[in-house]
Amino acid sequence: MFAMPAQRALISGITGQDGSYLAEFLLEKGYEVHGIVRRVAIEDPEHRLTRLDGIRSRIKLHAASLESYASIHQVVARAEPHECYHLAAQSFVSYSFDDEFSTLNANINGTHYLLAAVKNIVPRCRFYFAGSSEMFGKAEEVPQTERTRFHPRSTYGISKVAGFELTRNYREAYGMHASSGILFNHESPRRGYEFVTRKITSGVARILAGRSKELRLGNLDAQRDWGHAREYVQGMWLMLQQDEPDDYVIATGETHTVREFAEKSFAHAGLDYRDYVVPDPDLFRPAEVNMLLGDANKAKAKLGWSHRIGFEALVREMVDADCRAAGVEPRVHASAS
Ligand code: G4F
Repeated sequence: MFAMPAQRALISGITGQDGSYLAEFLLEKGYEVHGIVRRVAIEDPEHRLTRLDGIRSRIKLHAASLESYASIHQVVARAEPHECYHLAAQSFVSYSFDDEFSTLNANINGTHYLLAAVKNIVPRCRFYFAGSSEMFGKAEEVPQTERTRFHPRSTYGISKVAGFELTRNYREAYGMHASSGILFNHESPRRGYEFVTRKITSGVARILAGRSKELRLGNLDAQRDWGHAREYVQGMWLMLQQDEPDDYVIATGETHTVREFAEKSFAHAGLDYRDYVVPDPDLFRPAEVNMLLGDANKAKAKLGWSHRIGFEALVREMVDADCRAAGVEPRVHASAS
């Protein structure tokens, strides 16, 4: 009996929240997992590869820059993937207002280079593009579906619309199995500290540990459809297992304000958010996405995907993890979760 050769997957953005969960998920499924990382990450693994700690010895990392077609071409040629997940991006919306040019360059060219390399070297490789609910922006309908018109409100959102259209064009023009996930906000204890959920849960932990007295936040009234990243990466994989490529919304179908996220997080630690949260006008964005709410019925019907982890469980998991990391016992303080 011959063993079936392993399916090879290539992930850009493997060091991030989604990339690390996806790599673990694919390893469990028996894939040979390759990742694209910046050279600095390989030179400074203690700081930049922490999310991959548990799986470092089981994955192959390739140094490349999304700003260089030559380096991307080389990695694709070396890895010869059967599936390629393009997750890497400048993904912090606020930063895209500070440096519009680098956000557009990295996000649009990076997507184009990877699509082109896959088409030229492994045209039968299945391709996933990480689209975003930020593409809906000033959304024209509620909830948002795959048919809702895009109205991005930042260069980040614009770059994602461009990536989405490039992916669709490679599908239509070259017959590639290229799909986009339109993922609504997804969080976890691995979320970067700059995003509002992690900023809040790590802020709660710092306050409990006595290292901070307040938490400065911007628009508390913004509403987001927040799910758990570990579940969302399964949606990505399911998209590439379909006979036909297509685009799918991945969301929970529930929306909550930033204020509610803060209220629940502090309450889980036995604190009242109103005693600590300080509104800071400098943290408001020049153009805000006020409300996002996704309709994932297509993903449910065609992929069999739906979320299980709800808003409150997500908040609790994130607060607990940050409290543990800060050396405070979260449950001791919990009274109102
Ligand atoms: O956590 P955020 O920075 O995420 P945002 O802008 O919704 O984008 C995230 O989700 C997208 C999917 O829809 C991804 F494509 C994107 O890459 C990223 O992962 O902000 C959420 C909301 C915003 O309305 C923001 O104005 O929270 C509001 N907010 C209020 N105070 C704040 C803060 N956001 C941040 N980051 N920091 C604050 O102090």
